[in-house]
Amino acid sequence: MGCVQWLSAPLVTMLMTSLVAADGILYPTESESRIIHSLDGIWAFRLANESESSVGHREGWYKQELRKTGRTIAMPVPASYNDITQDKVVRDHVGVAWYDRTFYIPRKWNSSDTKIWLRFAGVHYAADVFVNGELVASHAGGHVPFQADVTSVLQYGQKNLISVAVNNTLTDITVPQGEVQQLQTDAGARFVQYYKFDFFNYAGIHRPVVLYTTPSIYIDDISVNTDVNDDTGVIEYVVRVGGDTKTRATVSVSLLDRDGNYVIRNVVGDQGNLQVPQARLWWPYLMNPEPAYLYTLEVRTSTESAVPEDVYRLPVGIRKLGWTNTSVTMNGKAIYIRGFGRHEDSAIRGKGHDYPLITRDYNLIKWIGANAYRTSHYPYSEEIMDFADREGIMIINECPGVDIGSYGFKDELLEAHKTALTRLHRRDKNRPSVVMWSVANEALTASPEAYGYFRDIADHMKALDISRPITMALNKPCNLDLAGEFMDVIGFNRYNAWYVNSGRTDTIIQNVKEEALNWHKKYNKPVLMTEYGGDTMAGLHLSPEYIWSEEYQVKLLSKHFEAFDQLRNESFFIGEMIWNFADFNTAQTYVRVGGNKKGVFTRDRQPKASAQLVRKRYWALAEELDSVTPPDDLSEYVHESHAKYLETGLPDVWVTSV
Ligand code: GCB
Repeated sequence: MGCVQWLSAPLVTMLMTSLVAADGILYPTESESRIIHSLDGIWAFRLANESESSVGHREGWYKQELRKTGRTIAMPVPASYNDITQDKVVRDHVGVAWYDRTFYIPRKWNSSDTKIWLRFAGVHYAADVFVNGELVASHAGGHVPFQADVTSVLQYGQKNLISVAVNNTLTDITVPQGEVQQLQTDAGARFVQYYKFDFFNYAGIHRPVVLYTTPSIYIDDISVNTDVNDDTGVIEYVVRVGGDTKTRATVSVSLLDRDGNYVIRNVVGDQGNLQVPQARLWWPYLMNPEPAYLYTLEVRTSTESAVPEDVYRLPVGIRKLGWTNTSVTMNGKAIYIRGFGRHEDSAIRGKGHDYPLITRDYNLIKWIGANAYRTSHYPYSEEIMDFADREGIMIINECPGVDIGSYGFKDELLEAHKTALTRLHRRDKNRPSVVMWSVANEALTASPEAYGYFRDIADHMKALDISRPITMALNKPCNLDLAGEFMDVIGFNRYNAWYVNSGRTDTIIQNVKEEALNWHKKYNKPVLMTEYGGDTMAGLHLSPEYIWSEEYQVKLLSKHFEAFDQLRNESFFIGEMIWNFADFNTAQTYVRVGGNKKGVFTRDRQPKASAQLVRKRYWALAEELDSVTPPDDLSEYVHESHAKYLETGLPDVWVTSV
């Protein structure tokens, strides 16, 4: 196997990002000044040769409909392309894949007062986008949106063609990292994408594609920060206007409550502070009887010219986030995180956006009584994040810096990693659900390079946002770690009784407690366990419990719960996150049976036995910490004497003696 010079000629365009403006990236919403036109649906699709990834660029496949330059197949957008067909060449493709479709736009959009934007919410990993044969956007980074002003390249009253080249190649300087190697097969040399991270490198147009209009002078970006003084909410805001800079625009803002009543009206100025007496605060799920209260910030622009006003409505949650060396607080109250690491992953769609799936996921999160999750290991779709804002689920928002491990091209990597953080922050800075930024997962933080690297990463994140604590999920031994010093909160991942001491659930309590204490002693920061768990084949039952069985997962989690309860007395321990919410797909390896099976839900979102256990614990925590009454279907009726045994334990006679 030899390493390919993958960054040479064919991919140069794919790695350019300069065509994508570094401006605002507000979520496209309709208003009286904005219309949205979806381009989702069935597109035409073709893989470029693995041996010459640039063939489509060289032969100009984007200059005419893809079907005219060769065979195409139907491909849904949004979706990953990998699991749509029966063909493993499509599933395992390395390099460039082409998509295209045609569309019409209304004639009335052709106006000097109107701008038309083409927005992709997420294409993995890199994309070149052409409209009517012209390159309009080139973007690298698979989990964040990008857009281009396409007003001048559209054909009004005629058919338009959009073509997208998607490249899934990961290298030393992509985030996440990967490596392409050449493998000698019976049919000759083939490319293989290797990566260390433990989820399938799904590719394609994963998230919605829209065209939307704005007036030619438009609201480009809005930033809000909130605070609470006594019972007055404070909303600090800054509005950036885009478009013709010679024309002066006046910005005015209003605030509406959840019922649509104006609380504050027409405050003029592109930045300022709104004071909201008796503010209704944004609280996490179960921490308050009315969680996730959202106001609407209504922003308007007007000009003295004929350009019509622009109107944008941003949901705003008023909350006060704080942290010390032992706690993270929400509106003055310490939070205790009970949740999961997750993935965007499901059968057929891969990492493609799917409303039924994400709605089901939030129903399960609420059913189980969780109040948080980490967007392991990359930014999730904006629609998923909207749910978190609306339901009060706290998010540790992770950038795609997963398994950073090769510092060979450190400067380039650092730049790409910083860019990933900048883009994540730009997209999610206004979300009340985001309570922490996670700058990386399981990086090689014991290597000497890690010290300077993560100092720079932390500085960068702090320069973007000082209103939220930063964390990362660490897994190197505490005494060797060089990165935790730069974090506000220490997250640690450890697989006691799974990768370490497999089968020995009797080693969990001591090890978890000791490790958490060591992290706190070393860094004097709040600590949470960001990952623990064990693979479990749904339906495999073995007694006494044995690894991979449902019984074993129940025991493993339960032993951790005991450790956590003891740690909670130590005051610095702020949360527990199971790995994983649901089973998910991974690269093919002999340690994975149809993917990673550490979910408490199966890949099709049905509960394993562990889900029932977790539900009991999370609701018990909510009862203890948030004074919530748990649902009455938590336990099934067993016998009238049952309540007694819950308190005193089972009679000895029921326990087999040894
Ligand atoms: C980890 C990783 C996660 C893996 C998990 C596992 O430490 O952070 O991405 O999926 O372990 O199951 O091995």
